[in-house]
Amino acid sequence: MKVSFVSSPDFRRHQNGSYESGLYHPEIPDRLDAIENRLHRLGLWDELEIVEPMPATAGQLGSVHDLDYVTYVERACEEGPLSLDYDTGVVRESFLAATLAAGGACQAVDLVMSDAADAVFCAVRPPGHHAERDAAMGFCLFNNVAVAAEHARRAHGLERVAILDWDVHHGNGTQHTFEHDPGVFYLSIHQFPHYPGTGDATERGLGAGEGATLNVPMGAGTGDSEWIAALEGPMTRAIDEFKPEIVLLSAGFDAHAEDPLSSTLVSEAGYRTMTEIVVDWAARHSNCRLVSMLEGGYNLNALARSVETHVSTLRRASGR
Ligand code: Q9C
Ligand code: ZN
Repeated sequence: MKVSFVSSPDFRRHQNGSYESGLYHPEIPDRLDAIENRLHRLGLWDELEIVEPMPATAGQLGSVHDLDYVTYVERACEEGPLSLDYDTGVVRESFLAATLAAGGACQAVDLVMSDAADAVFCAVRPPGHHAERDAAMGFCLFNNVAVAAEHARRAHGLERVAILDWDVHHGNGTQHTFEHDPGVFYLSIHQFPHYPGTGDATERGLGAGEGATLNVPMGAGTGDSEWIAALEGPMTRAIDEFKPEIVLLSAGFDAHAEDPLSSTLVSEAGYRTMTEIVVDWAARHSNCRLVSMLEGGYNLNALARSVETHVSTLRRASGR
């Protein structure tokens, strides 16, 4: 498949505060260097179309967030270093990075909609899936995948958007954005119970959105076989019924066995198979349109190996 890769040096300029406390924060600029250095070293970088992101517009951000919240984040960054949440900090450059992350996700949608690419991986930070309409949370400022989903509908007229979230944490912000909405199917597999506490299997959507949320909670100690079975079984059945016109992926790699923030045991081989399953969904329903964006993943080595596996699997996939 033709694979594009959204990358920017400006994503490195976001930091979760000043480090004055001396505490180690896991969501660091080195994450992107680890990923991209590995792709260069293995020669994969040259097989990808590298895309420089543009910032999301106020209209794009405002489709998911209160504009007062967007302004609040902008001011906080100007005055930073500041903390917006127990574990989410900003510095002056964070607003640029966060708007580029959401904007890059929208461009990725444009690329797959125009057939300029089949799949796009967005190597962004800050991550997005914990961000709520009016609150930063869990290292996230703007909900990149939610903004991309709204962009797919508003700019391209799509009526059925699927978001698979395989980050080890439940995407509370994404679920809450769309839980009343039958046009965006949110599917999440995550360690449970775990941060942020949401994502019980009983949460299945509300009102007109009932049935358009699917949570598959996984216990500590689960790994490749359980995670693959969840994707192959209940999640594939739900996707085959919903028939998305585009598949968006909140691709965190923090369910990896070596990740410091989880107790699950997924391996690179697991991420390979999970990627193949999602490619198959996109091939069978969505004309191969797949947009994947980085969420978590905090062991630099495991993250780099996992993203390499994910991107090389996208590249090698034939689609259909
Ligand atoms: N306050 C992502 O992977 N840990 N975010 C909280 C108790 C927060 C992870 C610990 C973990 C957030 C994008
Ligand atoms: Zn996570």
